Amino acid sequence: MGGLLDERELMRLVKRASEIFESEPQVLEVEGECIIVGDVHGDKESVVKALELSGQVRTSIFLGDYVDRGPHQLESISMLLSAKVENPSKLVLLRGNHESRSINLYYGFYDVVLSRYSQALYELFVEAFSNMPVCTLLNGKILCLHGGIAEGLESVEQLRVLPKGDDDPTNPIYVQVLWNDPDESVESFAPSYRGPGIRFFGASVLENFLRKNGLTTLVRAHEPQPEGFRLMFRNKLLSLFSCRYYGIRPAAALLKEGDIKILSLE
Ligand SMILES: [Mn+2]
Repeated sequence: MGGLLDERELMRLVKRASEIFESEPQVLEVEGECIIVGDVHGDKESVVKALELSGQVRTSIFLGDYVDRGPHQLESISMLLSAKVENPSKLVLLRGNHESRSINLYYGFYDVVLSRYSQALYELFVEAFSNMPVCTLLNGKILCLHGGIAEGLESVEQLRVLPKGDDDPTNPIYVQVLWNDPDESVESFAPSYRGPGIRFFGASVLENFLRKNGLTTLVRAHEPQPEGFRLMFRNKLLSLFSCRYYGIRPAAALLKEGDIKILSLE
């Protein structure tokens, strides 16, 4: 995609995408082989490369944080929403912690939208983001979400009933799913530097959650990794990051027949 859409076209695109997100359940169930992509934060090159790779698989799953920070936020989110509207079942766009009004008002996206378009368009983005699903269950075995396991989260069923449509999630489980980070030096939960109500989760939390829900693996994003990915907790957790503007090598993962293969987005 070359230039940006005009405001009317972009408004129509964001509204249509929002309707699709609204119709999707909080836990989207996906089968077959897929590509999973971490935070892109306005990295247009990563979005283009990931969408090219997605031609080879049944589904592509993006783990959130499309906007804020990077240089091509509008281009990135427009490409992703266009691909979503074109083929809704092929592309999963999960919500990240930056798809919240109180965050993207301050970390870049609001200013980018207002500098080129209008408050009215920004409001449509806020609404679309509030309707994005929170996680994907892949082949019934692999859970994909932005941040991590929440304190108080025991079952996937609790994720299915998280409320949609809030500009800023307030449900404490929802907040932590978008914000928490794994830490191998923590046994259960520990407070996070990220702010009140946010936690680090450790091995026992991850293992109990996976076991109780019949899952093998958690795939999440949210933290820059030097090689674009990190396997933790004896390969039960894969952390992905896909934005080159953090001085990292952006990566994605190909999940095929139970194997995880790391793909470079450089
Ligand atoms: Mn994040």
